[in-house]
Amino acid sequence: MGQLIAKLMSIFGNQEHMVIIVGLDNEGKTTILYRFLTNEVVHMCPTIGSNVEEIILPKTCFFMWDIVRPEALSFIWNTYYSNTEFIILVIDSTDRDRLLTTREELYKMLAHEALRDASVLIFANKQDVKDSMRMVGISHFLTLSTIKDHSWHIQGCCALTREGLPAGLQWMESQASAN
Ligand SMILES: Nc1nc2c(ncn2[C@@H]2O[C@H](COP(=O)(O)OP(=O)(O)O)[C@@H](O)[C@H]2O)c(=O)[nH]1
Ligand SMILES: [Mg+2]
Repeated sequence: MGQLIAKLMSIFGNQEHMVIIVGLDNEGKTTILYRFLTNEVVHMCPTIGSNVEEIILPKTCFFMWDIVRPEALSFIWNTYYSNTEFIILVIDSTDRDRLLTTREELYKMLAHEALRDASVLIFANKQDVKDSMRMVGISHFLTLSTIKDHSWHIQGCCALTREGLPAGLQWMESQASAN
């Protein structure tokens, strides 16, 4: 698997930006990935596996990996991580109970040596649901303002309607072109 990633990276070349989509189950990761592809500003490329997609934008290109069961793939974490430029962390904004676990996972990832230079986009998903947590509350709970050694951005979204997804992608594009 690690060799496959390395090969894909070499085929796609340096313009390709490796992205991992992470989060707990049922947060909307896969929905977001496929909503990127059906957004009119992006063009579809052949799918490589069920949860890996190439998102091609006019000036940049993201190779996005929706990690289904990270724990099952722990043996290749280092390969994933060392090629990763962006982490998309997807949060189910309706699920207050699991935000603590998400916070722990976030800081564990940020402490990983191979992710030292990765930028983090946090999608506060399911904003369409009444009584979902808002971005200010989520930012506060995740203590995002204390993150000084990674670029980060939080974006509210609804994967079902795609609201907020283009804005998140735009932030990634701006980061990619700045690097
Ligand atoms: N209401 C609402 N439901 C969503 C949204 N995004 C995803 N879902 C639903 O949440 C469930 C889990 O989504 P999925 O993408 O499979 O989550 P994953 O396990 O993180 O990949 C599915 O039933 C989706 O239809 C959203 O923005 N709003
Ligand atoms: Mg999924």
